[in-house]
Amino acid sequence: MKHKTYDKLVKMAAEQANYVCLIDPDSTDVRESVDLAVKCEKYGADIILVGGSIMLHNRFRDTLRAIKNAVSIPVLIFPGVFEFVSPDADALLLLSVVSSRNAQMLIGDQVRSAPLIKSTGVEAIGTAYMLIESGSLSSVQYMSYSIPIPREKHDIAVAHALAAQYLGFRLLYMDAGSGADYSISPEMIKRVKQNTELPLFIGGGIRTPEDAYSKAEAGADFIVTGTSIENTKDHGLIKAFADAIHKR
Ligand code: 1GP
Repeated sequence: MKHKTYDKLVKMAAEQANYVCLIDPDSTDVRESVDLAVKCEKYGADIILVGGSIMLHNRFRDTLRAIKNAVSIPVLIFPGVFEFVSPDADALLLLSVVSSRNAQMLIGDQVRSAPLIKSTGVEAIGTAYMLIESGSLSSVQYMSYSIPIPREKHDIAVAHALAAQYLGFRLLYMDAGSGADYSISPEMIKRVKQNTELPLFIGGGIRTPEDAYSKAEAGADFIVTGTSIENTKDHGLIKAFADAIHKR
């Protein structure tokens, strides 16, 4: 099994807190997505994630390939839909929604993706995805028919993260969902980080560099922003996020 990109992520997590830009191929056309990815790399992003929770336009593969050809930082697939599989990425985060009790989200979609992953040869990284309550119904909550973990219930989050670690998942991704009212609290991040050893992605509703810094300080290894940079495409904001995260 391939693990080159995973090893790189582990190394990156050991060295610093990292800034991850999420690009949703549905939000803009291929050219704009590539321009944004190039800008993200230029102004300090460490990783580009490509994906989203639904596929409205059939341009995922074109967008991914064009981004991969345009940047030199790692490009990872963030598959909201099981068909989001392609060889044109450094790796694919094979997400299992461990906070859910919906078998389709826990193992069903992964079974549908697995033969595609094998035939494309893309590196797959088993990722425990934990959805955290965010103040309103998020797309991912709706699409995955799952109840998020209550935002104040840190013990429940820790228990899920530990179970994921013992089950052999290799990454944790805690998400409040795209455009969340409330991002995940530093207290919850701290508790999960203190009790587990897996590299930790945090995303959902992070709108300011100060908020991003608070996640890094609490122990997040990879801090993801999607909506805020997609909305403004402002290189100043991208740089401010990267600088805040890297200052930990
Ligand atoms: C969503 O974690 C990502 O899955 C990013 O969320 O779009 O709110 O930044 P935002």
